[in-house]
Amino acid sequence: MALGQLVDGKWTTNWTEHDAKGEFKRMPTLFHHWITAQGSSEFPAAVGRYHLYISLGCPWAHRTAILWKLKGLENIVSLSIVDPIISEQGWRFSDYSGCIPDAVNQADYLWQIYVKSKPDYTGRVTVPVLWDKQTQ
Ligand SMILES: N[C@@H](CCC(=O)N[C@@H](CS)C(=O)NCC(=O)O)C(=O)O
Repeated sequence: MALGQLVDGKWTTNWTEHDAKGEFKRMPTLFHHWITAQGSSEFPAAVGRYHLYISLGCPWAHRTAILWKLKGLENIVSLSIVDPIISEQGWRFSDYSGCIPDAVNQADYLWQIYVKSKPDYTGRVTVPVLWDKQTQ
């Protein structure tokens, strides 16, 4: 199965990250911001404002789950867990054991929340995602 990505907000499996020599070149990700203490950034720390999307099979994402638990953020940052098997349309919400559906955006696929945030988004759709419920 081919992995896919978004191109101008449309899901496609017709892409490659290989250069002319066949070397894998990871695209830089677009959404990089910080949550900081009240008032010192556009994303202030706030109870209930943020939602974390993870896959338990992803080494990047599951580290955020460990931190979420160790820091006692369960009642501060809400959580969704995608199906562990990536689909033709990327990460998917399902009723697979241990998954948590998307109660914030009611998405079926993670790419839908990328498009909700940026309708013409081009790039990979990866976990983890930290979603700001206030500004999307
Ligand atoms: N968000 C990370 C990337 C994390 C990542 O690559 N996650 C993988 C799972 S381990 C993923 O979601 N891959 C889906 C894809 O690349 O289509 C970054 O900013 O560099």
